[in-house]
Amino acid sequence: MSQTESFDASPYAPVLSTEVRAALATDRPVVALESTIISHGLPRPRNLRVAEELEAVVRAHGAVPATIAVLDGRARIGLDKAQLERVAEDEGLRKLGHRDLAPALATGASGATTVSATAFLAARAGLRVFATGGLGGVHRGWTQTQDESADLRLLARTGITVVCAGVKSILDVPATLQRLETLGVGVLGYGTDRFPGFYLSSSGEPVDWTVRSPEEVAEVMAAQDALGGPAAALIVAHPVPESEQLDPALHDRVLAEALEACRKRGITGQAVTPYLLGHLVRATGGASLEANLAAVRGNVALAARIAAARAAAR
Ligand code: PSU
Ligand code: MN
Repeated sequence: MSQTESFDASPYAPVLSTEVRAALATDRPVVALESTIISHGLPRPRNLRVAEELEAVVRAHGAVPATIAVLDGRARIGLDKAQLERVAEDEGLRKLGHRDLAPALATGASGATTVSATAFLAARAGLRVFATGGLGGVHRGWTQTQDESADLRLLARTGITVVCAGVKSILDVPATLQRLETLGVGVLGYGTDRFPGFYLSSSGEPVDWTVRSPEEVAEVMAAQDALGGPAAALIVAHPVPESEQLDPALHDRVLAEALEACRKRGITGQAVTPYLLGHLVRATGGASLEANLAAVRGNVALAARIAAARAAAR
């Protein structure tokens, strides 16, 4: 697995692990995983165990995991053990959105990829299914800060199916759903007619389409392909089970405190999301972390089942 090959000649071309490359060549299911959640979204040292666990969950469901990151100026799709450890342990790793990829490659930098950078690299390598926790979106106070995650625009032009527990509840959820509609990104509720609330099973917002099995998701993907037209992502919004969600009253209280603390400290740009997530972990005594992990685990398992259903149908 440590042996890797580039899929084209440019020194800036993404490098696929041998295992991912072999799986793609034989139409076996592969699931893309992002690395920012590991490096910037979860506390050390737990994050390494989570990264390994998520890959194991993908394998347990019959698919090959492809964690994506940029290391020493090479975009890597599928990491070996040492590379995954580096993503979890290296405190100097940058957070790379899609727009940061070219400067990172050209300067030999290392960084974890967000949803936007991961989805871009995954789709370019021919991967079709991607799992994460919660997407970025429109932040509260957008009218002042104009802070909208690059995740949304990138997903609007990338043909990839993203399994997530909705968008992070630190965001303005109705505004984010409106943006997704404007941008033409499809949203399916998985086993629910409510858009999930990341730490919470429901955000209270409705979704227009409900699916109930991985096969149904694979059918929607097949219909999307048959229709053609401009590439756009399909969001599979998969709620954390109610038994594992964060207590909604606690959620609302600590979120208000976190947003206030973020504003007072003048935190902006890429630092906002990691700050808010970290604040919530501390303020809930780790309960938000458990809900976040439960959501991600469920998403990763579902993504593997969707990738398998798609491979079986083809
Ligand atoms: N999901 C999680 N934890 C995270 C993220 C997603 O459960 O840390 C990351 C993703 O990488 C996402 C990023 O793309 O947060 C959004 O950051 P921003 O709001 O700065 O675009
Ligand atoms: Mn932002």
